[in-house]
Amino acid sequence: MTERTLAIIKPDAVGRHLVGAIIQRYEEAGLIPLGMKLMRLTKAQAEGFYYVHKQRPFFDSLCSFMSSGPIVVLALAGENAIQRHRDLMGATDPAKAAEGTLRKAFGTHIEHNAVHGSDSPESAQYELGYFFSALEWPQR
Ligand code: IDP
Ligand code: MG
Repeated sequence: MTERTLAIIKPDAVGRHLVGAIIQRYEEAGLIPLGMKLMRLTKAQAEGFYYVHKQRPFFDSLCSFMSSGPIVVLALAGENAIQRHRDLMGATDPAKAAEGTLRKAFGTHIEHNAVHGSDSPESAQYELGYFFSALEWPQR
């Protein structure tokens, strides 16, 4: 089934000039950008995005990090895109991520792990709607 999922290239990866390399990996995996923007979140906007984690001990640090510099947000489309994107990203902690994954290649720390990806159809719907309006989808 063709799905859409939300990807974020996080401030650590944008700051290390890895945007092009990461988008190349999405395209090579058949995860095709339907929407894309470079932006910087306020801390409140990061808190809204990550509201499901608000009770977690790392929530404040995570939201400070996610608002510390520019990010690139992408809507990616492809067959079984949500799970295939999670597989491409690898484990949350780059030290535990498998060889060949984005977090293994580009992450440096469990928080500074280069990329975000929706983890379910429900989160993809919330996260895509957080960043993109229906009017922004190209016809393709
Ligand atoms: P995920 O990004 O692999 O789905 P989540 O558990 O949803 O992982 O956590 C969201 C983000 O919070 C992670 O990508 C990472 O940046 C950060 N994070 C997760 N666990 C920790 C932790 O134990 N310490 C610090 N940051 C964490
Ligand atoms: Mg998650």
